[in-house]
Amino acid sequence: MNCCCFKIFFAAFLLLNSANFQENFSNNAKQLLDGKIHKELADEMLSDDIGIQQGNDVKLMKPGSINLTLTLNKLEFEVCKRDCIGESKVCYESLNGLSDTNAVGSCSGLSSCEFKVKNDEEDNTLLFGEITHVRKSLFFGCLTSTMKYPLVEVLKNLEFESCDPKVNPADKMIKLQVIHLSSCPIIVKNAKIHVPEVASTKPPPTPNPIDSSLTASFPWWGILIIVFAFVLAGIGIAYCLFKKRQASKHANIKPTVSNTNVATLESPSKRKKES
Ligand SMILES: *[C@@H]1O[C@H](CO)[C@@H](O)[C@H](O)[C@H]1NC(C)=O
Ligand SMILES: CC(=O)N[C@H]1CO[C@H](CO)[C@@H](O)[C@@H]1O
Repeated sequence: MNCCCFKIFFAAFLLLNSANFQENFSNNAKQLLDGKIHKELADEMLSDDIGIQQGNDVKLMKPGSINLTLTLNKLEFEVCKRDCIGESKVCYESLNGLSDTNAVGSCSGLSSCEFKVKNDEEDNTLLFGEITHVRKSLFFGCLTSTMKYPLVEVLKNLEFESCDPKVNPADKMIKLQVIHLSSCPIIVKNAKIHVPEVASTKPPPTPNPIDSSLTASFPWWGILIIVFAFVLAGIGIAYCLFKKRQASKHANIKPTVSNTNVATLESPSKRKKES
């Protein structure tokens, strides 16, 4: 009888298992976890993005082109002296200043001007462009510079040549090319990663990928299988209980039943044993 109970439960278990519910559940759990970790911890390391959003700003992550929306209509780069131990270069599309070869720098051919910053270990400065050395002892934390033609004042009386950024007046978008990022992070202040217009006219994105995958992984036949498995398990339990009660009836009642009753029910062989 015990063996039979096991068989029934095992069949129910197999049914559930064959439907991949466990696998899908763990997949969903993994997705959930991945999403969380991605957001909270490993954004910078795992991301394939050229830039990532950090509050109101965008941190440039790796070489490539990226479109940004400049919320305040100005292109402002931030460099922090503690983080900048290498050298970085960014080209930004420009309007005025393209004739200034110093401002254009190595961005020639891209209709862009260059923002270049380098840690100069020897004289303990940050070098902006080719000639503008800013002594690190002159400032705390970070420096911001707003690109404009013909000069940017990065600190009082310290200027470098730059251009007016070409910001699309309709959507405040600017195109950047990150040329080089080597241990000198650059943050674009008051910027958002530009979302192309076409994306918003497409069918609206699924509100929550985790929710939709959860519902998608439970088709109607899946529910049917669960119900069937439960019914099977229920029948199994009922059957086992019934068998058990019958067994205990036989075991308990036999000795106390009156002889006359037993005589009519019992087989001849058993009667022989009792007598
Ligand atoms: C930036 O926007 C232009 C359209 O103005 C588009 O052609 C280009 O692919 C975009 N670049 C990126 C990296 O999104
Ligand atoms: C039973 C069930 O919903 N199985 C699904 C598990 O997930 C895969 C894809 O990840 C689906 O193809 C199965 O239909």
